[in-house]
Amino acid sequence: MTAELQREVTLFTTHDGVARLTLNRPEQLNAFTVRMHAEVAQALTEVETDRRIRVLLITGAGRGFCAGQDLSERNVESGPLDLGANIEAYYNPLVRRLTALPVPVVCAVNGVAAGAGVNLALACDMVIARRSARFVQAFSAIGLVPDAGGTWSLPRAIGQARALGFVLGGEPLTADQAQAWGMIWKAVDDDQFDAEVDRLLVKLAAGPTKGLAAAKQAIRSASTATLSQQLDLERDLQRACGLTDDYREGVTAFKQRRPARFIGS
Ligand code: T3D
Repeated sequence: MTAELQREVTLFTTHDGVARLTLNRPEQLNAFTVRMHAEVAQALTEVETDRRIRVLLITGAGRGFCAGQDLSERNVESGPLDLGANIEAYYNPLVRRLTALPVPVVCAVNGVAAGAGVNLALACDMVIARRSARFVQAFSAIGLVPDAGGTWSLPRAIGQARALGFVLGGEPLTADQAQAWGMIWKAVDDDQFDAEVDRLLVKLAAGPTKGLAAAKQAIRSASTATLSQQLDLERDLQRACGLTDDYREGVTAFKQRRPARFIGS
């Protein structure tokens, strides 16, 4: 079944277990507006509640992925702005919800990512980028601190020295460099990009969804847990995974020497 929502600044479709969310303000390189946050939030609600969805893709329309906050919404001429209120209302819930989704989230970085656009990508589970894409921690150019979880995810992904150089220097990072540093999963040749993303989505949508969600939860918790806490978490998650239909199917398929047919439960 295909359900398509034509929205104002995003596209959202679901088909064969794959939900595709496209940021769709190509003229502004898909910069975030209040409207875009609302539409993204609505899409996340669908992913959270529709059990047929087994993987979420986030990508951008046109030549950019996302240029972060739309600066035309910031009327700095009229006096001081409370940006913290905006972070609290929009970016923090976005990152919290994305990282907690019970399905894998793939981010296909189709072009330049800047500011919160980079950090949105880093909040996803697997980031795959066009080789021509670039990443810019644009905050230093306008006197801001990285947000949308960037100060948390960057040093963990690439180390403190690189995170500081990337953020304070403000220079763009190529997709190849981002892959070499472990900031993203993979850089892919531009002409292979769409096919590679589709292959990944098909594979994840046919995967043991609860097991994948448990693995994501465990890996995400690791950087703030002790080994002992992590061992306990693995025990609890493995107990839950061991009760799933997909575990039974996986073992049965292995014994019968055939591909597993996972149903996501
Ligand atoms: O405010 C809060 O709530 C706090 C939260 C902040 C989160 C943040 O993300 S702050 C950081 C905001 N983002 C930026 O500062 C990035 C600004 N953009 C750029 O640095 C560059 O545009 C890029 C490096 C992303 C791409 O450069 P380039 O040369 O490929 O494209 P361009 O020509 O600069 O941009 C193309 C168009 O997109 C252009 O519009 P025009 O002139 O064709 O009508 C440009 O104005 C527009 N655009 C790009 N980024 C933004 C934007 N419009 C509004 N807001 C943007 N962030």
